[in-house]
This record gives sequence, structure tokens and C-alpha cells, in this order.
Amino acid sequence: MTQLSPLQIERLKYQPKLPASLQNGVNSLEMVEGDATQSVADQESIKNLFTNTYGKPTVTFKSSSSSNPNEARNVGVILSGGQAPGGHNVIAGLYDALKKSNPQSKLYGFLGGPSGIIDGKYVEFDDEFIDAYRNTGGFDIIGSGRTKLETDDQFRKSLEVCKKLGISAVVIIGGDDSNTNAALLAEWFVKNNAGIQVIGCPKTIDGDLKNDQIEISFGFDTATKTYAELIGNIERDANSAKKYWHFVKIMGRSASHVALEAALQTQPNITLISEEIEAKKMSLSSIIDYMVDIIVKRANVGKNFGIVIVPEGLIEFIPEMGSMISNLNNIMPSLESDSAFVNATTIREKFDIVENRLDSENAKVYSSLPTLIKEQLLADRDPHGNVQVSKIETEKLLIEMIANRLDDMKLQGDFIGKFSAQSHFFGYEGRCAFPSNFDADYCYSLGYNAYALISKGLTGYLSSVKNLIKPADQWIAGGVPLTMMMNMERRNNEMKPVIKKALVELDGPVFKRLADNREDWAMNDRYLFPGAVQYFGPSSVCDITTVTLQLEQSKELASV
Ligand code: FBP
Repeated sequence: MTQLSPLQIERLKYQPKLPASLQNGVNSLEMVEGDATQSVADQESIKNLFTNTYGKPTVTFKSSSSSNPNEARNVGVILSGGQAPGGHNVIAGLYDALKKSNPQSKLYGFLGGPSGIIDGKYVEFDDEFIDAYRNTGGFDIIGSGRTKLETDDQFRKSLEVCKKLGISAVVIIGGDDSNTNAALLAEWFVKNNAGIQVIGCPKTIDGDLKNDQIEISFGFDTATKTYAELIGNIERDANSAKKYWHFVKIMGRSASHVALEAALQTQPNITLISEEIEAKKMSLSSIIDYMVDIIVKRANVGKNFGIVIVPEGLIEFIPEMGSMISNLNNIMPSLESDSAFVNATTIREKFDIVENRLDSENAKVYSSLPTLIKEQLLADRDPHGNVQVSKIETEKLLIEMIANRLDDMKLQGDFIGKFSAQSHFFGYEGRCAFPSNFDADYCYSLGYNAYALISKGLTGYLSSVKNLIKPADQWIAGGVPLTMMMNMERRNNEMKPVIKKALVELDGPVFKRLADNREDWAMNDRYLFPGAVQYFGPSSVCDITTVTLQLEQSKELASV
């Protein structure tokens, strides 16, 4: 028998909250249609690509006094991409809604991510199965994967599998790319009269799947609180020992939302925000100048310690590095089939080959990097053919460059302090944490609501739950057409329809909170120690969501 920890036993008993509109189940729901929608950009191209699913209205749900029986349905669910706390509750919410609506309905889970629906690998859920995973972190209930569901052949195979299981709706729980694929699959099913609906759910700790309709993706709340706890602990250690500079890289493939939120919760001495660095066209050397200036000023008042937050995606936002990485991404496929490169006996030989192939400016940048980073840049690509930033130790690159600069300054008599650094990378530590109350409730509601969308016959929609800074019973459940969030972007040298990623807005209230305070936080130690994720206690501590969401919502409320 599986052994459970005391917290696991307690969390299994937690009953997630639902918006008032969903509390009587999906058979007692009225659907209110908004206006017809348009994609956020490139309307003509997106409309031409999604002739069957483009332009649909947003919808919201109201509970209704009449109850309509719902036919039995078989539904399939897929977890796609990186783990995010609360995924199990999306599935639990979907299961509960479906069974409450009609106990004869069945929920199938496709195993190992999108490849499960293509290869026909699945499980059927029952009460006992679902109950063991309620309010737990992780995606291990069925596993996840990064297979991209995008070709006709994959769609056809998926259709065959769905037909075999009598599935009439598929829920894809994923980030911007997975939901782009959900939109393609929805369109293909309609075009081919498959009679299968597709509904997405917004997942990713990165917090970059958000827009006017989606306030935040699930997992961001728990992951940022988990990282903030760890950063707070490190701040306390730094403040106790007063001998180390801690460089903490924080996950977030591209956008810096996670680093920014963790910084607002902990108030470290230095926080780098990739979007600002790109906007200001800061070179690697000018980033080092900025950090060295603070380190020297602190040393001058006897503070040879501090905390630096580095967003995971930073390297690609530094203009000269971004250019070199994109050049590298383009030449990698040919290098991987080049026998001289593949059979090179030393890493130096590989570096030489790479430098010969890169454009001259990019070659100079590549050649200037420490061996460790050069090697990491050649590691395996992600499924899009891009460098995997989680494998690049940017925090170590910064430490090495700062140490070299300070050594030079010491020789000149311009630095009198000590610089001793520790590096950390917080990513996997937060992605499977027990979901916070917020994520447990939000995810359960998203899953429940996904079934509401299915029961109303919709396809190509993303499950949306809004008004999130209010108590859960005031949340607004509904759906957003996936095409509404799309634009055209260049991928692997081809223009493709994709859901637009939300980067940190430099004129928004969240970044402004950092910008207004960072000078003070740099010199005066204003560290905040948030502690562990709370599940009970004063509700202001255990149920409220992130600083990001509160600031963004108060901006919107103020503009109403
Ligand atoms: P998703 O966008 O798929 O949710 O994944 C996000 C993420 O956690 C990033 O923060 C990180 O860069 C990446 O996944 C790591 O990927 P992997 O799990 O393949 O190491």
C-alpha cells in the first residue's frame, strides 16, 4: 500500500471551492454569450487558417434554477508540457463535474502527454483512482510530455483512438504551445466532421499564458510562493552569515514573471528582469557594470553579501547573446548531421567548428564565453529546436564575470571588499509542490468549468475562471475562443499561428513596484521572509493569491 505523509493525508480531505455559478453542477447552468471575437493580431491570416472555429463569442456561465439532464459522454484528458501545481485538481474537477452530470459518463486519461492520444495509451478513471490524487502536486496521475500535436497524421491517429473509446470531447491541459495545438486539433475535428470537441485549460508556472481574458495560468501561484519561501530562507542565511552573495536563477522559460513575483515577495538586493534588459538593449558587459556597482557600494559600507535574482530566460534577452543563440539554433540541425562535428574527439574541436559556422559577430560572442557555458549551449535542443535555457547556468556566468571584474578593480585599488558567491537554480523544486489553496481551488474550478463548456457543445475554447482576487464563490466561470488569443509568429523559418505569450509589461504596475523600490532594496536590507505555503490560518495569508495578480487587478479596477 502507498505510504502517505501526514500533510498528504490532510490535503486529501481538502474540499476545493467552486465559483457560485458551478456549485449546483453543469446541468443547472445558463450560458451567456458575449460578442463575436477577433484574434489579437493578424486577423485575416488566423481567420483563413481557422475557418470553422474563428470569431466565436466569449461565454460566461450563470447558475439556473432549472436542471436539464445531460447525456452520458466519454471524455479524454491530456496533461501537456512542464508540470505545474494543481494539474491533478483540474482532472478531479473535470471528473466530478462529468460524473455529477451523468454517472454513466466516463473519463479517460491519455498517458505521457499528447503522445498518449496518438498511440492510444490511456487509463479509465474511477473514484478510487481520482481520490488518491486530490490536492496533490505533480502530473504523475497520467504523466505529461512535450510531443507537439500538429500534423494531419497525428490528428487522424487521435481520431481513431477517440472513436475506439467513444470519446466525444478532449481536454488539453497545457501552456501557450499546447493550447495552440488544441486550437489546431479543434479546427481539424470540425473540418473533418469528427464530432469531437476540444477544450483547453491554461497551465504553466511561467505565468505567460495570460491576457485580457485569462488572468493567470495555474501553477504560478504555488510555484512563486515555493520559490519565495526558499529565497526568504537564503536571505535569512545571508543576513546571518554576512559572507556570501547568493545568485538565484528562477525558472520561467522566457518571460520573467516568476522572478518578478518572487522578488516582490522577498525584496532581494538585485533583480534582473529580462524584458527590461532587452528593452534597454543592455549588453552582458553593461549588466555586469550595473551589478558590480551595487556590490562595490555595499562592500564600501561593510556589506559583502547580498541576494541576486536571475530569470531563467535572461540569456536570450541580452541582445548579443540572443542573436548568437538564434544563429546557433539555426545551424544546429546541420551540425548534428556533420561528421566532423559529431566525431570530434575534444570539446575544443567542437567549439572551433561552431565558431567557424557562426556569423562573425556571433562567433566572437560565443568565443568570449566560459567553456562551461559554451558546452551547455551545444546541449540537446527542445522539441522546437531551441536551446534549453534551464540547462544554461547563467547564474554561474554572471558570477564568473563579476569575480573577474572585481579582481581587476582590486588591482587598481577600486574594490576593497570580498566577493564570495553561491549559485542556486530554483525550478523543479516548485513545479510539483502541493498546490496552494488558491491553485487547488482554481484548478478544480478550471476542470469543472471545462466540462461545463463541453456540456454546452463548445469546441476550440479555453476554460476561463476570472475575478480571481475575490473569494472563490465570486469567481466568474466561462470560456474564451482559443483563436482570440492568437497571432502569427515565425517558428523554424515558417509563419505559424500561435497563442501570444505575455511578457512582463515594463509600463505595468507589477514591474513598477520593483522599479520604485529596487534602489532602496539594493542597499538597505528589506528582506521579506514569506515562509512556507500556508493552508490554514488568517485568510489573508493562506488564501490570497500573488502580488502580481493583485497589482494587475487593482490597475484594472482603478481604470473602470
Ligand atoms: P511549460 O511552459 O510547458 O509549462 O513549462 C515551463 C517550464 O517549467 C519552464 O519554466 C522551463 O524552462 C521548462 O519548463 C523546463 O522544461 P523541462 O521540464 O523539459 O526541463
